[in-house]
Amino acid sequence: MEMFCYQCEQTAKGEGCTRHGVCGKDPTVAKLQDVLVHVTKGVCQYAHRARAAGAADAEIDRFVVKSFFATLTNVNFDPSRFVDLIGQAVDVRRRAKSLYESAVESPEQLSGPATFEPAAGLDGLAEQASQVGIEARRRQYGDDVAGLQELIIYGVKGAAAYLDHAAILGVEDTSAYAQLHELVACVADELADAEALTGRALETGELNLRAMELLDQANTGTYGHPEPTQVRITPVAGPAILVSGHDLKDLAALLEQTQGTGINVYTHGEMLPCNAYPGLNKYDHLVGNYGGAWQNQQSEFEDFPGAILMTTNCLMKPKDSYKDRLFTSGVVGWPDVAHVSDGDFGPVIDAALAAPGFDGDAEEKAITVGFGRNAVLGVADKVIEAVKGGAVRHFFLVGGCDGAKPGRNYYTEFASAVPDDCVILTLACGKYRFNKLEFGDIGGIPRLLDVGQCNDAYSAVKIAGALADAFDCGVNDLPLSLVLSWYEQKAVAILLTLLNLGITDIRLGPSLPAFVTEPVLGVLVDKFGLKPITTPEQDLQTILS
Ligand code: FSO
Ligand code: SF4
Repeated sequence: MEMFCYQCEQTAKGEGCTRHGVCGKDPTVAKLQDVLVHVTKGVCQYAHRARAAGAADAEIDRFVVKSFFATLTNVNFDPSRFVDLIGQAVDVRRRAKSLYESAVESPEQLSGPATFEPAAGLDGLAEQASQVGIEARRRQYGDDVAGLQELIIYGVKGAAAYLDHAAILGVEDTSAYAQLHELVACVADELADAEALTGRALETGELNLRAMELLDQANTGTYGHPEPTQVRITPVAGPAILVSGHDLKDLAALLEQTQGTGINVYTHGEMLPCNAYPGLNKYDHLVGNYGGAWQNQQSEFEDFPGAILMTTNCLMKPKDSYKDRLFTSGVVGWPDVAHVSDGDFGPVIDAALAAPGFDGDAEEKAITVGFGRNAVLGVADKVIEAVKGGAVRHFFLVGGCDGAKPGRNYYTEFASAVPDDCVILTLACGKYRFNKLEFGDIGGIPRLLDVGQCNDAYSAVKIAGALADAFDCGVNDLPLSLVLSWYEQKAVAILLTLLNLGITDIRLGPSLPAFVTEPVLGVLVDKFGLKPITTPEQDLQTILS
């Protein structure tokens, strides 16, 4: 076995990537990520205890979220960046240790990740991964417990991504960092009781809700609340930059720096909802969206006649045809792809000006986005009246990630088959499976409401909560069903959030996580009624009956 990773939905054979990641992650990077996660767990062991004694350090907090974010699926594939991050993690752990030891009179002697010494150099580090990776823990604890520990770590990774985005915009909450450190520390301190771990996994959902709330505050506080907006989805003539990923600040900086250059900026993938923020769409040269979800990027980037910026996941192996006009920022990386680390997008602009650009305007087509919580709750009276009067029978939240594996047509077929008197809320990149279809409206309420990115699941939670308040019932009693698709660890975090909120009968697909073993799944099914998707017809019939 060259490596072992089973953190995402497309894992090989539904069991684990053992020779090379289906995502493109090679064994060296997989092993470096194992070591980085291990040392970062050690940081959390100290940081958690230091905080309990009243001592905290903002640099430690920020490093931990960046480190976890870097190991999310499809974020960073560059071994040199991981060697560097491991070195930083050791320094930060030393700092956390002395913070802890100076905060208490008789410090505990910690073990495990707290004392693990990474080898010098890439080969030595890769060699060590077998001692600290998932396989070692599966041997030690068995599949159920190791899987539950991973479930917590994946939920933490997702929450870390949101906390990082929020921190970039200056919004932080030390109690969220404290909870994150505590959750990681419980895994690092070898919590091995399945029931206790399940409880901790649900707490990870609570952490993630707070993380998404902070991000919502950061995004809407900086760029205003999204408003229903028509977004052009066909190109216009001129030089062009395509921005993919999820980071609003990078897009804002790029828009600022491209003003007056004649370059048109397009969103891609999960950046589509950015077109609805007043603070972003005030730039006339943000001309629209190009392409679809992340897994189509190799052909879409190849065809795009300009520069491309990838601000977060989901990055795929770049083809030579566009590698020299592809740039990464933030925690993203690929060997030999230019990285913008200082917020100066000059090289991206130069590459856009050197590329041919679009030679003419394509026929104009548009879709509507921008139904965040503020916009939807702004017309809550109309929605409630439509439900009470029988014009709207049911709401479906059909959202989550898209992906390359077969089976995701389910979501296109499901959305298409939703009856005309039902409304579909959607979010994240899975919506590209159906967001260009015509759904019409019910008495002025669009039948397809795009709530935003996966990061905006907070908005969906708020909308559901407000509807439940209006109908004086619980969210589970609303005429609302959740039909979700997952791919990577942010989706894991969101699922844990929904379960922690007590939301039942969620349908999940296209396949179930490899790290959730049968017995653990049994608990989730019994307690929450979590179910795998079946066929669109059968699921619709069951829900509506
Ligand atoms: Fe999609 Fe990728 Fe947004 Fe994920 S682009 S799959 S859950 O990273 O983050 O929805
Ligand atoms: Fe495999 Fe997913 Fe891990 Fe990539 S992130 S190595 S595809 S399980």
